[in-house]
Amino acid sequence: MEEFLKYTKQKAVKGKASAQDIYRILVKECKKRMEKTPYVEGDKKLYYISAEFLLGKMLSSNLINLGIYDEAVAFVEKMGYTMAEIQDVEKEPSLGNGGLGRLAACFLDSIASLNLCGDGIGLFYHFGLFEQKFVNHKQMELPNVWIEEPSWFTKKDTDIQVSFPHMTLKAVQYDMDVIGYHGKKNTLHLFDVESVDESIVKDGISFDKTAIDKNLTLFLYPDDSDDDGRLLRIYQQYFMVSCGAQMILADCKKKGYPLDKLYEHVVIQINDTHPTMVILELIRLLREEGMSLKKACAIVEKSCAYTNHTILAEALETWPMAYLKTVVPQLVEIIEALDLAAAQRSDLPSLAIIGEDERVHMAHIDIHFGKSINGVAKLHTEILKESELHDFYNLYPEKFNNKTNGITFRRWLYSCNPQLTHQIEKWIGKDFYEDASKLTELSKLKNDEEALQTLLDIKQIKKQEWVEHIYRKQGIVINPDSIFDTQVKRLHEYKRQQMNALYIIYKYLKVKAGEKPVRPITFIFGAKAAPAYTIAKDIIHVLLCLQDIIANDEEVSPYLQICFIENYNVSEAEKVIPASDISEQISLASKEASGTGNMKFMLNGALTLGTRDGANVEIAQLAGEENCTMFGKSSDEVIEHYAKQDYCSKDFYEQDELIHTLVDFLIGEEMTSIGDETSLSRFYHELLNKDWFMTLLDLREYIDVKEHMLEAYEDRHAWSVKMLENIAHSGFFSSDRTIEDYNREIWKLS
Ligand code: NBY
Repeated sequence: MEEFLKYTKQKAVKGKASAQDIYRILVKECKKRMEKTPYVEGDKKLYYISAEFLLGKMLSSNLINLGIYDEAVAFVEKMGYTMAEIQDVEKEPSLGNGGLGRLAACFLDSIASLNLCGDGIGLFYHFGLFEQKFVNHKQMELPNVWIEEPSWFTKKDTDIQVSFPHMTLKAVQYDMDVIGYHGKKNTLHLFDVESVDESIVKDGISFDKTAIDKNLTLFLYPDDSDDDGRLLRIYQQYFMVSCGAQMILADCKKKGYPLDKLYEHVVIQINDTHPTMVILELIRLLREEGMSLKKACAIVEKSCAYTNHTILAEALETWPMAYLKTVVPQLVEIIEALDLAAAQRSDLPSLAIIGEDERVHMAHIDIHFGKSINGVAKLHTEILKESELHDFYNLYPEKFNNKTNGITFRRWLYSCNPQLTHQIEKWIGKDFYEDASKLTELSKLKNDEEALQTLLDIKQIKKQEWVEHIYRKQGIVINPDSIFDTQVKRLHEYKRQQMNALYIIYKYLKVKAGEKPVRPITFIFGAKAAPAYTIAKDIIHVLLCLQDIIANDEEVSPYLQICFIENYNVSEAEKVIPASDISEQISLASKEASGTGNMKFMLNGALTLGTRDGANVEIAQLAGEENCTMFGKSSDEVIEHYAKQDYCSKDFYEQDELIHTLVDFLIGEEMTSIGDETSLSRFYHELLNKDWFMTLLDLREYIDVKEHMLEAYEDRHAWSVKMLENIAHSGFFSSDRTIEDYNREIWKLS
């Protein structure tokens, strides 16, 4: 790489160039090459439309895909730095919340890498999802300032405008090149409003929710606990889909495709219900082109496909007709027409577009007026077909299909765990870079003592790296010889971080009673709670209080530690996942659609401690039940409890002395002396009187199996075999496989 070499010669003296300088040189070099990279071309194009693209830092990923990672590492090291130090300079775009957004980013990488013609469409949020700070054992929210120079995004000329009743907003378009692995490129298009005004944000993340022209692209998922917040979300959604639909139709016209053959040249994948209005907007625009309503509907139905990511009732969007009349009156006539058309296909009220409560069911629009609906793991799709969307399945069996999620190995193995990657290459050669299913060849090493020891050694290196990182970042000293037991994901009751908290209380009381674990344990958490989700914030409070209580207890702290990672994001995930021994995937069965963190841990040799939920089921099948620890009530049993409404947490509390003790600890002396009594007692009462996600149902079994797992860790040989088998069977979870499935069955791009 002559550019690097020139620089090395000029400023060869170590210390002269700052990490910032090196970062800029690398970005410049990448962008130069990216510019020269040709676009993937095709007669048909996919548009992946999503409210979130949780990209993570892009430098390493781009270097890998451009095929210059190793050269860049050599250059960086010659300049006296590590790649991690250089990558640290970049700010992580804060354009997503969790799994759904990260999935979109992994998909963009795989789409380009498979040489498929497909772009992303979304919004350019100035402060993204909030930045999380911990103050007095509580989550505080700040604007997440991520936009910086040099940027991977380029401002593009556009004359797109979006009209609302009392204003027309001019769009600004930011494009980012998405480079395929040793391949061509696609584009991520993010739209902004020209009149956005960052200065209206005051104390934390507050702003005038009615100043739509100024606030529309400030935050991802602004607080929707009041009417103004909900209206703002509709403004955001419509702005996104209108920009997208206008761009798609303009692309088609430019290429000379007739709009009545749209579906032969365009396929739009709708990521959850947030972009559902794209269906309505496309119909509206086609009618403006002179097409009849009936024809426009038929064409759009053949062009759109919908992915469902949840069965939680509260997350399936329904908007009051009155809100839509206020924000998007131009769509109301179309909604009413679709409602009538849907009623002609089925008279079941449960399938209506406009419900009896005058709310518009967004998912119902997608299912009636899209060609495909997919779940994101086998179990999830079965639950959609058999219970949640059963009536729809009866009406449109051919539309339903499964696409088990995946992750890009280029980020979640090659980039975040180069040590393991290089070792794998030594063991089985280079083929796995292009074809992840080749990882199964690792199984041949299961009797190779030296190889197994190497696997343990690499894990230890990653633990040491993380210990150093978290000390620099948060000033916490972690014992690298402890077991790293990690639960990192959005904070939600269904994910049951609170069950893990109750286990930690159990362990704490044991140590206090003189029963010390053979080896110290570090419980690692990372999670953001939605700002208006009170109980989720209470759970963070419980964990932060426990962290402090244990750290300040001389009897207990040598054996137990909690580390709550502040502002958990993609970059933190890339560091902690390769370092972890145990992967906590303990959602209430039937509630986690798939999970994708579970796959990242598996790929990096952590063993799953999980319920039979989402993709955990497929992980256990592939890795082998003996290489995972599965527990808890099945999804069928859980669904039955909901149907019969017969789960009563108080019964568990009253009938089980241990559970009684653990739950009482939440409002005991230790906790209330450092915590907020209102928050602690609110959570305590929630657990006793409601516990909607059945924490206490699985708690006993969770404690038992976790104890066994910690004991099993001591047989280092047996544990390393399990690690190996997990890595060897993780190939199925490459997002390259997922995208091949989407393309074969839904998109059909050449
Ligand atoms: O999508 C997640 C699922 O929980 C997870 O199981 C799955 O693996 C992943 C990818 O398919 N869903 C998710 O991340 N959802 C959200 O982040 C989300 C955000 C906002 C709203 C709803 C869901 N909302 O209603 O505003």
